[in-house]
Amino acid sequence: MVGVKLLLPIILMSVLTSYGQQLAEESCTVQILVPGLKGEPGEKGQKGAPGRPGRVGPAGETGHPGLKGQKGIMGRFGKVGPSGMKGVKGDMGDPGPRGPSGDPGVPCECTPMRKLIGEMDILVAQLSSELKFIKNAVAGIKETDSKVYLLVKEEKRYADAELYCQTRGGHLAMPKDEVANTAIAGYITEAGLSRVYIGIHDQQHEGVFTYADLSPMTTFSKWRKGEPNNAYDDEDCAEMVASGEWTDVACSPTMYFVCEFDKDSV
Ligand SMILES: [Ca+2]
Ligand SMILES: [Ca+2]
Repeated sequence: MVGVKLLLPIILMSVLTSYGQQLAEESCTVQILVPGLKGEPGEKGQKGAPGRPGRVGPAGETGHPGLKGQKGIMGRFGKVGPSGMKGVKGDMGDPGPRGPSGDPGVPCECTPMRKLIGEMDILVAQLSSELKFIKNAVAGIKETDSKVYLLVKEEKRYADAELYCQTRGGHLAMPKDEVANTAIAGYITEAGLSRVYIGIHDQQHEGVFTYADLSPMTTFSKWRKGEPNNAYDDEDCAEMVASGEWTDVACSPTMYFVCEFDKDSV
């Protein structure tokens, strides 16, 4: 058989060659091409190079939800917020504990204070007395053309009564005429009194009466009958009774009295 296979192509080649020559001789004639017989399959070739990448495929289906993750760590603290509204005042708290004792104090210099208080007491007493004096004056004052008389309803000894009147710029009443004497007597009767001290005495010389300001007695006098008698050898001052008459009496008893003041000095 191998011999047949080798001989066949040679035979064909020779046939074709002869046939070709014949065609060349007959080139101007009609050419008719006839396919040859199918040859034997060739040997298997070598493996070719890799092909080009394929086209992008369609989108895949939506996947299933994953498992819930674990809780994360705590975040940082936020910024401080704005101040709130002022609150309502709270209730009063309980009293605190007692504090420690203080240092010893400085000794009080009380003497000046006591002196000052004493002076103030005196001043208050003087003012009270002045007020009483003014009240009496307002109640109704007796006067003449030149004098003002005032009944003082405070029981005092002669010397204290005269001092009281002098302190206010006057003397115990010194009646030097009937008009003055009547004015003074009016106090006694109106006040329902029986007697008052007036400014007449004989303390300098027994039996020689003068007025409280030591001015001498002149023509006017109003001694009650039988007076002055210096009874018990102890009557150096004088009182006026309701009738307006005078009597010498002791200076130590206390009784109301009448002061007089010059109108010029009031
Ligand atoms: Ca006398
Ligand atoms: Ca007498």
